[in-house]
Amino acid sequence: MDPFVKIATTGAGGVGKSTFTIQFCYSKFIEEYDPTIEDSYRKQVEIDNEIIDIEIFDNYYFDWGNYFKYEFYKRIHGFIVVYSITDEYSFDKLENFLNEIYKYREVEEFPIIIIGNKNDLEDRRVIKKEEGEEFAIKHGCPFYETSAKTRYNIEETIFTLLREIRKYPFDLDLNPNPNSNSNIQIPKKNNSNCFIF
Ligand SMILES: Nc1nc2c(ncn2[C@@H]2O[C@H](COP(=O)(O)OP(=O)(O)OP(=O)(O)O)[C@@H](O)[C@H]2O)c(=O)[nH]1
Ligand SMILES: [Mg+2]
Repeated sequence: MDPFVKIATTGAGGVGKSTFTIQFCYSKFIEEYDPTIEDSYRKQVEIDNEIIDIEIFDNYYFDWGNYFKYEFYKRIHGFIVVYSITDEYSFDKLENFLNEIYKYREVEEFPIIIIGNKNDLEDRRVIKKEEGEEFAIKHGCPFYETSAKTRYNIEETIFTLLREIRKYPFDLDLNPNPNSNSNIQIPKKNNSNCFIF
């Protein structure tokens, strides 16, 4: 079976994680707010002349205990960390979400992209673009402002993250715990220990 590249969204509630994912996968904007328990979506994309199957996990680990969070995080190849430019709290919490990734992945660097979503709501903006950029530079992550409504920078976000994932020397756990209740499949490694798209 072809490997899936596994991407997870994270960030505060209501910032647009699901709307972003649905806009990317189905090119539609969902107006209603329906808090996510856990969802996953699949989409095939072509990038740099390669076909890649992506699986996006939206709020998947939200309510899981430590053990399952750890099991889940170590199978993910890249994270989209989201705040809303209209929500100061979501920006203030970014660091917590990043730290959680580093903690559960047990690494100090990882393919992560930070996005300031809802960029179409300029009149409600409370976080300047420069603040988002500064935060991302400080943490060594690429950054985009996006709109899950207008589709602004949605594909750019995913494609940039995929390129970050391709650069990362994955040392994946190829023997997942058989008792784990996670159905996440494990991608192949090539001989140089890199993940193959
Ligand atoms: N105008 C505008 N509204 C957005 C955008 N993204 C999301 N929304 C709206 O914001 C609300 C929350 O979006 P969700 O995608 O459900 O937020 P979430 O981050 O998945 O929230 P949780 O699942 O609770 O963590 C919905 O009403 C969306 O329509 C955007 O880019 N622009
Ligand atoms: Mg959601």
